[in-house]
Formats: sequence, structure tokens, C-alpha cells
Amino acid sequence: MSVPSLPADLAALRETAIDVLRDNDLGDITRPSPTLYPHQWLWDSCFIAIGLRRLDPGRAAKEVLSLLRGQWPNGMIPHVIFAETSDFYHAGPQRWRCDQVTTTAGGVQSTGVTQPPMIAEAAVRIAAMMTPSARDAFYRALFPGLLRFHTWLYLERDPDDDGLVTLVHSWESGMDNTPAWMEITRPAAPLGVRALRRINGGDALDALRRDSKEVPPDERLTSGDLFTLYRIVRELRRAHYNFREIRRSIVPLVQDVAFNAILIRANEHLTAIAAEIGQTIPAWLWRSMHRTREAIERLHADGTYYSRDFRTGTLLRHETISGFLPLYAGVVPEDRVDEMVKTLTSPRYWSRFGIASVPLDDPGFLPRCYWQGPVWVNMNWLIADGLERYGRLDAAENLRQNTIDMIASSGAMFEYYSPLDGSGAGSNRFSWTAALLVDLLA
Ligand code: 9WN
Repeated sequence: MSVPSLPADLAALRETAIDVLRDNDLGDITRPSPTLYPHQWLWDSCFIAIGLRRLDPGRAAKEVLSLLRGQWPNGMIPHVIFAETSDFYHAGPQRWRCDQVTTTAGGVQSTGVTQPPMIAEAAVRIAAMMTPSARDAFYRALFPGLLRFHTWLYLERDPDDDGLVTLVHSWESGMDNTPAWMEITRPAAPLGVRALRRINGGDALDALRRDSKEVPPDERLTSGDLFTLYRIVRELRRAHYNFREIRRSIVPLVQDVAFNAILIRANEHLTAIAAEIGQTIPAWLWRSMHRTREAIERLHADGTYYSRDFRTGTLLRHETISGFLPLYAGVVPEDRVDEMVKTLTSPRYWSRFGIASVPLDDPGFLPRCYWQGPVWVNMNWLIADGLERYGRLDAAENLRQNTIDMIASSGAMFEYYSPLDGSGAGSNRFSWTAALLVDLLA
């Protein structure tokens, strides 16, 4: 499907995006990038499907349905489903060894943690492009697994009926080195003592990492932080990926604000899907889902929202882009919205490229370092949606246009961009950038 009204330069950019998606297509899944991420990631596939629906709704539906192949018997949908094609990814199956604790619906290998529950959002967006009968079939194929996933999130990750779902690794948040997470992770699980004894200094540690062969190391996590994240995977493995056991370990536990905001929106969509195909949501789950809407209020302080340490109940008062996701969830009281939008559109966060993942005046801000400052296209997309939801139509439109312009001036589908000059970093053939561009241009 082409977009006839596009000027020639944007039509060419759209073709570049489609080419990236085609190149990263592995059948009914799409890898995030050919060089860095050769497998299927949960939230990547959802953002990818949101773009693919503009090209081929049937293929987009397959992208989402294929996530169910990784579903665990307990309902979890893992953050990575490993494709068999490659083993160069730095946190591959041998790090997780999940086949020792469980099976998956499709007999595929997976990680033992999840990622932001964007599936329901992708599903309703795809369904909007389908004929009534295709839509009905798609919803019926997806709903049972999706319901089991949301059920797992509450049963396993909100065991105290607190209303907020708890994460066990920063990879579950999708924002690996976002400062709030790293601050709680470093002291709780410092790099393994044995490893420190064995390795003499940072250079040796750098030499051991496999994630930064394709990108400059200073645009990624420090080696110390990366090995600390591996250490947590080891702890999770030892706890059999079971929250009751994880709770007794040293693993930091976080009620992540962005994840819970995305869950609130996903719950709404799940409820709408159920109603459309005449299915019901169990009453206890419906109550839990409703409780999340109220509980997120406990994450509010000083005009923004923070993640919270599950073990101590204290807010992790480090401002990041995650604090704006409650706009996307639609849970911000109207009398607070102006102040939040003012902060969002101030130069601390906002530039003609979009929204910085960490405010520019943060001492830890690094413009090209992963989730520690760069602009991410998926965040721009989510927050533009939130602004629109609150009727801030000019800001939403500006954000979308800035995103398109940023990608256009870089000339490639970069993984993330500097908020200072719009230069691209990470992979330059990154699928969700390509897919969301296609969506924004539609
Ligand atoms: C770990 C795939 C994923 C994204 C995450 C991004 C990065 C992985 C990594 O890549 O994380 O899951 O190896 O660093 O942070 O958001 O889903 O694109």
C-alpha cells in the first residue's frame, strides 16, 4: 500500500523503511536488527506490527500471534524468543537455560523474563485495518493466550494484590540502563566477586563483552553495568524464574512506572477485545486491573511519576522519560496535565528531534548512550499518543512531525538519536524505527 500524497523525499524514506523491514523479516517474525538483535523481542514485535499493518495487516497479525509460540505454561510471554538462525547475541539461550525449568507453547527457546505488554495495543491497531471476519478470527486466535499473559502478570508479579506489577530485571522495562534502574541494581547486585577477582581492571572486562562489537562502547552500558545485569540473570536462573524464590534473593525488584502505564492501556484493550468476541474477563482479574489504575497514583510526586522499589516501598526519585507514560495510560488527573506537558515540552526534555530519555540537565545525561539520554522513536510514538489522548493536539502533532524530520535528516533507520543534534546511533537498520515511521507517514 503506497501513500500517494507523500512528497518524493518522504516517499523515498518510506521505501528505505520498507526495505529495512523486508531485510529483517524472518518469515512470520521480524528481528530488530541484522547485526545486534537477531531474535524476536516482545515489544519490538508489537511496534513493528503497528507499522506492518499499514503494509499488510495479515503479516502484522502473524508478527503478534507468533509471540504466543514463546508462551510458558504459566502464561508468561518472554522478552526474547530465540530464532535458530544465529548465536551471536550476547545474552543468548546459554545464559538463561530456560529449557531446564520449562517448555514453551511452540517448543522454542526463550529468556525467562518478560517485556512491556504492548501486545493488546498492537492487536487493536492491526484489527482496525482488517475486514470484520479477519478481525474476528485474529482476536479469537490471540485472546486466550493474551488473557493468560495478563493473568500471569497479576498472579505472579503482583502477589500481594498491591495493584502494581513488579519487574525483576531492567531488561523487562525495555530500557536497559535507564538511571533509576541502574541505581537500584548496582548496589543490590554488584558484579560477581569471583569475576572481579579473576579480571584485572576494566579493559579485560571490556574484552569479554560481545554486545559492543558493532557500536562504540561509550554508546552502550558500561562493562560493569552489563556484567551486573548478567549477574542478575544468574540469580534469576538459580531462583527458577519464580517470583517467590526471586523475592528471597538479592535481585532488585521494581514497580516500573512505564511498564505499569503500558499495562493499564493494555488492560483496556484486552477488555474491549473480550467484549467484541463475547468472552469474559474473570471478576478477580478485572478488579486487579482496575486497582492498577488507582495504584499508579502512588508513583506520583512533585508533578511527575517515578518507579518504586518493591522491597522498601520508596520511590526511585530519578526523573526519566518513563514518568510521562501515565499520559499514554490516560490516568493523569486533568489538573496535573498542564504542568506535566510544560515539563515535557521544556528544553530539559524536548527538542526538534523529540523527547530525551533522560533530562538534559541530569548529571548522568549522555546524548548518545542508549537509555541514558537519547531520543527513541517508540517513546516519541507513545507520548504523542498520550498527548493526543489529553487533547494536546499541537504538541502531539509537533512530536510526530519532529520524529519524521529527525529520521529523514539522518537518512537511515537508527536505533536511537542524540537529542542535541539528531545524529543517529546504535543499529542503522532498526526495525521499530522503520515500522513506526511507516505508521507516522500513513
Ligand atoms: C536486551 C531489542 C532490544 C529492545 C530493548 C533495548 C535492547 C536488549 C539488549 O534491545 O535491549 O533486551 O541486548 O540490550 O534496550 O528496548 O527491546 O531491540
